[in-house]
Amino acid sequence: MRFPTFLLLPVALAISACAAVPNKPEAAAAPAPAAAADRSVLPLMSGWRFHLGEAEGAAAPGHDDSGWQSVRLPHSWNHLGEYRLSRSEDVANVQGTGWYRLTLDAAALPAGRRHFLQFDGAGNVADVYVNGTPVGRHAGAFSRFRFDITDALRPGGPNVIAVRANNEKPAPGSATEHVIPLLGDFFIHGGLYRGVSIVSVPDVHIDLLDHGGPGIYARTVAVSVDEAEVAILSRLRNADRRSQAMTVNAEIRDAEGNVVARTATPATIASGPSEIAQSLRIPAPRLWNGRADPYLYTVAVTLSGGTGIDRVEEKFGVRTFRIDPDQGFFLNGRHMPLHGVSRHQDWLDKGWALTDADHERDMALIAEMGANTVRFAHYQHAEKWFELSDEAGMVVWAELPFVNKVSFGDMPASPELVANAKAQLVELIRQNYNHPSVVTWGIGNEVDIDLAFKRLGPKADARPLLVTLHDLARTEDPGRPTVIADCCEDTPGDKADYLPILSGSSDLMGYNRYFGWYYGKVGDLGPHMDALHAKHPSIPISVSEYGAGGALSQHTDNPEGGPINTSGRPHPEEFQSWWHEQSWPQLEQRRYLWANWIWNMIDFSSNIRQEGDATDINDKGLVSFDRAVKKDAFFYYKANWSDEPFVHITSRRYADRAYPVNDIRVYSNAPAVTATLNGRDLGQAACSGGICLFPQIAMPAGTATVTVRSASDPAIADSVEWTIPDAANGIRINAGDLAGFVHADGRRVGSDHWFSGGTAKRIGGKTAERLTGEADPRYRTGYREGAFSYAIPIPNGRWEVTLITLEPNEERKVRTFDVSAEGRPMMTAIDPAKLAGAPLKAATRRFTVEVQDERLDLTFTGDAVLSGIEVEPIGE
Ligand code: GCB
Repeated sequence: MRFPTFLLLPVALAISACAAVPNKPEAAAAPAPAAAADRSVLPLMSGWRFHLGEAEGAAAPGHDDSGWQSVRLPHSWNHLGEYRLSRSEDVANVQGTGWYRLTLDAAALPAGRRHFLQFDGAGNVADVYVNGTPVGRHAGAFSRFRFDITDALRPGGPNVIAVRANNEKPAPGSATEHVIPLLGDFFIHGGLYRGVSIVSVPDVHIDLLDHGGPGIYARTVAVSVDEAEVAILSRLRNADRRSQAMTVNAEIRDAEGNVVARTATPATIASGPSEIAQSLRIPAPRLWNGRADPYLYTVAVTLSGGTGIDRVEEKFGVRTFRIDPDQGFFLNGRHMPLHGVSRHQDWLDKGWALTDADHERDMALIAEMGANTVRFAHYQHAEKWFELSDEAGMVVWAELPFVNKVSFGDMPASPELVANAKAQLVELIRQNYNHPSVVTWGIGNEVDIDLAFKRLGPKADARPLLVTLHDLARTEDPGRPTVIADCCEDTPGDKADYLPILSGSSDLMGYNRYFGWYYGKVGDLGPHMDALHAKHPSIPISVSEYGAGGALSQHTDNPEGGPINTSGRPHPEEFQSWWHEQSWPQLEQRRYLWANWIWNMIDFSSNIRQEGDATDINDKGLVSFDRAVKKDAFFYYKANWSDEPFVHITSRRYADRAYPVNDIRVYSNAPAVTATLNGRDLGQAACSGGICLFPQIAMPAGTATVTVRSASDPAIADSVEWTIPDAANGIRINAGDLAGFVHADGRRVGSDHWFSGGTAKRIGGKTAERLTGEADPRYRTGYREGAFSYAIPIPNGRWEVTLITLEPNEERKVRTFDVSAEGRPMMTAIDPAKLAGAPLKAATRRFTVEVQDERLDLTFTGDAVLSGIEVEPIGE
């Protein structure tokens, strides 16, 4: 499949129950639909009883739940993810069944109406009973669903709603076997984690059984400066056996509440479901224009007649967009490069049970950073989150939770799974159709990764299902293109011969790429995207994920000093920032990328992870899991994306410094900044790409107070305090390692620094456990290899230098190298295995040296291997 430039084009509107009367704005002939509607919503947020686990007979009205826990919604029995190196007792990661019961007085409901029980989301499969009668099952943890419970309610007395929720881990034979997602780097939380309510409407009403959708669907058909043509499709339902003569009044109001367009259509509504199409014209429309002007209208459809009045109101925006394979994204005809983040919906200690205020906090963070787009990873987010995106002007990638695999093992997707994926897609689209922020429907994320890693057979190919979902999405919503997030096409590793190419199974593509993290070199990202663009010239492509881990309590003196252990520890905060500093400029300059999304805005829970300083957390967020701390990388993007003036000193949490000489690295959107150290003027540094640098500042021992100010507005300032070691006590370097440590006697060892050349490597796995030798064990795993040199800033005088070396190859490799200091040969023909008596064993060599220019130069020639350097005052 090949798609030309994607253009949002008017498409003829669907079925119409009866002809619409075109509106004449000036005539205002239709009756004003101001009368109170007979629709009411009863929120059911409190009074629930909860039991974790199976509970026999719990659906029966008389079941004794007095021993159950009292809970309020939103509620989930899960929360996981901790900033600890091991899992604590507090973790709530049970996957299985939870029961909820609520006793409701039917008197709280209006008489003579139809009553629909509405769930805004339930994790993951929900069986719902009213007074013991099963009223329905819903499979899928993210979408809204409703059941008509009118006939199951007992008008006079107490009514018992019982819900059995199940979030078993998907596996053959489990309740979730055919429910997407089957896998993912995130945890499916259990329970009624969004709202529950009862919606009561007259017999003839705007349909509440339309896949959880609002029942009214508005679409901009054509826009000019003078006028916007808006098509409104209303789905109606008559629960009575007789037809009813009704009037369908549609109107659009501006943000001040003035009616700007109105039409009224008389219609005879037959029993059962029906549809009506209407068309409205907004004169001189004000466009929804992203973050610059996220202007919203309200569309209101009122159905009135013999059975009463029903009304639905939806926010709506008038906008057009197009996406070009070479030029990227255009909103309302204007080029708008999209830069933003992905967001998961969980929160430390709360799991998925978020309040509106929690959602608002997340949107405020994203807006503060200056993003203009959000990818809703990897599933349908809360209605509130869509609303916030509309209001903030974020351009949205909304997503179906089809993640990582289509089936268990080598099989094609089961018919049940296909049906579930289709059902969840229809829910996603109908429920969110009216949000102007949404520009694309994501139909899959890395659905090829299981296949790629496990080399499964051709049947596990996800493409047939992707094509089905693409077609369905285009039928449901011809106005929005589909997109897939791919994991693997042409990434390093020999997968090409068996990996299906997903590009072309959707209108647009997103590529999740982790160069310099999971594979390859960070600098390969841009060229790799160029190659994909050249290979798929007619597909608009984006980077749907790029990111690196960052732990707030782990630090490095030099992010290039050692290999990163991506799925382990440490994940120095400085590495994350450095990685983003390398990645963003490559993406920014490639106009053909229609969007770039950082993975991820916020740390999130994933029970497959033990990394950085956390357990059950993916630490690629720019903000901590509790939203309390913005990592340095957040400010790197704020400096590049936001106009709100600020300065931010990086590495502020690396307060207890290993070295007496440090960079002062600042992120700011000011053209230049000034700095002082303990009140001493350090001058001015220009900022480029958001980075302002005062390199290699020698700091006096003790407390260093660093203050940085915007050169253009000194009131915009930031300040940090670090503790600096005494330069007279020497310097110790953990060669080849991103982390430093502290000796038992309190001497600090910094991470690898002041080197040039060579390659940093690490001994891992079982081999690491067998390392021995005279040096501190923490020197042994990382090493620098090859020919390299060090230029170590140190006071003048005589120093004793200790070199720590270890042969990392088990099978002893014959190698020798020479070392010179200050240009003079110090050691020749060192063979580390011979020196230690065996490979994998550390040995040390010492010499003294006189430093005269405040810099110790060490040169390693030949096939050197070095684990550490200690430069100590003579006599210690
Ligand atoms: C991906 C996945 C996402 C993971 C992320 C990671 O490509 O789409 O779900 O969380 O990588 O951090 O590895």
